[in-house]
Amino acid sequence: MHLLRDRGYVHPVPSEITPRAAYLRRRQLLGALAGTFALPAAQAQAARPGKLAPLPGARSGVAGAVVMDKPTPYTDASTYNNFYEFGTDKADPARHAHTLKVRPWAVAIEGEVKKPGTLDIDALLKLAPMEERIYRLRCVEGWSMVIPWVGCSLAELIKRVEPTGNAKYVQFVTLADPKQMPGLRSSVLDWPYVEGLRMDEAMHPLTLLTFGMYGEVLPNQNGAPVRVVVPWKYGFKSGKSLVKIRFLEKQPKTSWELAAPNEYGFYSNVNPKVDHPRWSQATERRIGEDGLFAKRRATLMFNGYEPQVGQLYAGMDLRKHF
Ligand SMILES: Nc1nc2c(c(=O)[nH]1)N[C@H]1C(S)=C(S)[C@@H](COP(=O)(O)O)O[C@H]1N2
Ligand SMILES: [Mo]
Repeated sequence: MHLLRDRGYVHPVPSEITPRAAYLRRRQLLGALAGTFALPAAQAQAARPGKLAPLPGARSGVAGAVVMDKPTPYTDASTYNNFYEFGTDKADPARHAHTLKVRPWAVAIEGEVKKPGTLDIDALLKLAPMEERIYRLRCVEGWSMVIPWVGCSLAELIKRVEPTGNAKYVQFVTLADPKQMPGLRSSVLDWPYVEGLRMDEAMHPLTLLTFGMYGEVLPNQNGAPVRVVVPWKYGFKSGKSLVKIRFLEKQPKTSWELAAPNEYGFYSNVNPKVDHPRWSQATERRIGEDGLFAKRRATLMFNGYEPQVGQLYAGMDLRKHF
């Protein structure tokens, strides 16, 4: 991904376009012509694609949890993916992730907690009431989507396992099974894919432990059965198909930092003023809007979540802590 520049969005073949997606595209085109938005977010999210098991979420009351941007069509969100364990092409995850076995599934809790152990996915699903959160997702490559996720604040899980006073960071370890994941044959990254957050970032109510999207369980290619979504950071911070969460005293290394430390830092907050060494981060292309009239959009500080998360970084030099 980040080692190559974004090579442009590949449209799904016509047979893959559902009537709903076609409808949304048409509305979008009309919207673009009229200079208005096509559908209010609430309406666009109402219909579920009907491909996977339903997983409804109540509208979230967390500040900033529902952006007004129009959600990306499901077809795009589930066919244009980065999930290197299934290959590096954007279409590879949708093509290959059917081999991922999402049951049985458990998440191990380790490190600086009073209650370490293993949490079964079906127990995790009952951790807290499911909420729907409509978040912008900004990939470091320069594209973005708007996705109605279903989940609960990661803080719910963290409180349950009772971190000790030594827990300053959280590390996320994702599945690495060569029998299920053909991409592990490639050495683009060191497997397993690892990510991390500072404890206050992990505890922030916007950090979502995610089980579904568009009112259904996650498609495998989007990180089933459970992933994290951190909306103010570049997409690669949002690890998919989690198998372990570790509570640590020291800042952990992350996969992309290890692969290219001069290009990817631990924080990776979306920041239009701090460019990637090889390209600008000032603008982005919204996936699903790259038709005739597509314009790049301005990228927002902290992906638009500055009112909610800005204070987490007060006094920090964001060029140094990129
Ligand atoms: N395990 C794992 N998680 C991952 C990745 C990956 O390659 N492996 N890619 C990341 C990147 S670069 C992005 S942009 C998002 C994409 O999430 P989406 O496909 O659900 O939109 O997932 C992130 N999580
Ligand atoms: Mo990304």
